[in-house]
Amino acid sequence: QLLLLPFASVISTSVWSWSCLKDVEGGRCVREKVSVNSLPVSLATCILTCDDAAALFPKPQKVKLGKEVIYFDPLNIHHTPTKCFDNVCTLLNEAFSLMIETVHKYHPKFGHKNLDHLWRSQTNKVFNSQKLLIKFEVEGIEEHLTLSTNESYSLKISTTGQDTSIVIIAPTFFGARHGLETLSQLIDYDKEKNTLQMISWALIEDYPAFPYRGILLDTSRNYYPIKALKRVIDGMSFNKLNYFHWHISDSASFPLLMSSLPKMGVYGPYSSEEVYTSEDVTDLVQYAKLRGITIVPEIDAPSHVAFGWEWGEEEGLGNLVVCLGKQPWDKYCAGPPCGQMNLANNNLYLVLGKIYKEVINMFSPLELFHYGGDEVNLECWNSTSEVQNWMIKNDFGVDEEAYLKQWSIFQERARRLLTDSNKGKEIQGIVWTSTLTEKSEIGEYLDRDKYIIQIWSKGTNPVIGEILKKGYKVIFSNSDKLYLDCGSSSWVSDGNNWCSPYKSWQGIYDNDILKLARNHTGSLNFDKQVLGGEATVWSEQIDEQTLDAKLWPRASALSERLWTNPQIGNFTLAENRIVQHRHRLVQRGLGAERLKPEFCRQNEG
Ligand code: CP6
Repeated sequence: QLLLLPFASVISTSVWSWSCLKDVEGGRCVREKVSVNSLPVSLATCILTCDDAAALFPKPQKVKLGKEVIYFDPLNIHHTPTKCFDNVCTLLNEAFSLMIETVHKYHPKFGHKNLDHLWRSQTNKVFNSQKLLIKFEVEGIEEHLTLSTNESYSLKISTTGQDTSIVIIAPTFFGARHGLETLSQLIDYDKEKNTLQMISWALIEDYPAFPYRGILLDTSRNYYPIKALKRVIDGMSFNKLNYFHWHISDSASFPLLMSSLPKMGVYGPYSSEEVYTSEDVTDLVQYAKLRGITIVPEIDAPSHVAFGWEWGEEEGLGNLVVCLGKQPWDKYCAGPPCGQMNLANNNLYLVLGKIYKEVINMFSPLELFHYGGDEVNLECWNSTSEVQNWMIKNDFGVDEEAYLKQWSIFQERARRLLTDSNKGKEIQGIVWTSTLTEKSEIGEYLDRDKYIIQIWSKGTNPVIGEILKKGYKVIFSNSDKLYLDCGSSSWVSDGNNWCSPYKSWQGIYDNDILKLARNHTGSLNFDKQVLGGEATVWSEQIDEQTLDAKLWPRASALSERLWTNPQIGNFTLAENRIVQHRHRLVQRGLGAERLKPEFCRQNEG
């Protein structure tokens, strides 16, 4: 059998044993190169074959890889969906095209108007004879990713002579898409042969440790064009991250256009260009879905609202927001410009209901909605005569307890508005940790079944244990590790830099969220309430220009924590792979940050 192997396979089955990309020791990179014969092998081949998990990121749960590569022509991949139903077949086809587009990007001349011609004309045919056949088996018909979607998949690659077969089996489209992502990471460009290469044999069984693996982007403090949002979604899909938390609005601007609230679109955006239309949103929802991602919109309330809401009086609805732009800001809000919803104005709920209806339509089908609920400033309400008089008139009193009570009533009204806007069907809500979640007793302030709590407190805060013990499901965005915007100089004139220092990828990687939950509760019983984690890009000091470098590859470190949840809380085992993965992200067009000098990545020779 072996003797009958064609020439191309003989080349590809040369036995290589590489040990490269070792850590820095004593200030030097330790680099070894062991080869059975003396033919040179490119760095790209080494990256695929030197590590037992190649440069796969996040690392699959179970992975066995061959040490040989086959060379192939990207035009010679054939796709046969062996088993799929309805729209899932269409989704698979589209995801497959995206994968091919992604591996095309490895070619240095990507963007050349006829890349196909380049592959054909410049490629040594000897290496190109390998024929690839890809098959899918997807039983499920799910078209929308939710927290209960089964994202597992298996990927098998086997090579017999000049035929290489790739089989992806998954219960859902979303699992199969992850399989395609993994496949694309077993492929790299070989410069010398000017062709693509792929590991010739692989057996992978994979599934995520946590169902919620998110990124937050704030489009209020600075506006991001849709193409920047798409880059975030691209990057997420390369890392098997699955929830894009869109912090749409805040006190600085309200960039979402809504036909039922035209004044919001006049006052809210920074300019008439810096807006999101409902077409932008529906297109983005579809774009994300094809990449295995669900969008979670956040309309922050009742705090973090100001500009965009100043039209209430002129429309005869009264003041919708109080403390608008009030100074000194640090007395009335967490960050300028100040503003908070006017609890004394019943028309507020009219407007909120319209916003929710628009959001539900644009983001359909809406699975998770983020109410915000962070950083409410009671001093703002208490220092506003309209709100204070209303509190007194209604015999609520004006102490902290009274304001908390009114805030919780506001929150429940918001939830009912959202439900009503959704034809009575409850939508799962999320709120940030706040005074309200701290003080919450089940059934009194926030019902544990109706609200997921997103923790932005530090990982050391005992409130984490209290929230879990009260029975809430949680998402970890502990600000001591997962705040990607941190580290820049202060943006307020008092020089206060809230979230300094810059968070390292190692710290993000080792942020073991189950360990946090267990340490704070002293028990394993709360593991199931931990839905996952999310890295945040608050955007006071970030815009499109530096977004990529702030996000990648640090959000990749989070992706491995949430997908693989490595048992050993030790980043050093991921070091080589993340360094290579960063280069992959760059190859694919993201401006990901460097982690090490090239010296540490390359082999001698
Ligand atoms: N905006 C909103 C913010 C922050 C939060 N909510 C924030 C707070 C502290 C730091 C960074 C960001 N900018 N709406 C808190 C959830 Cl250090």
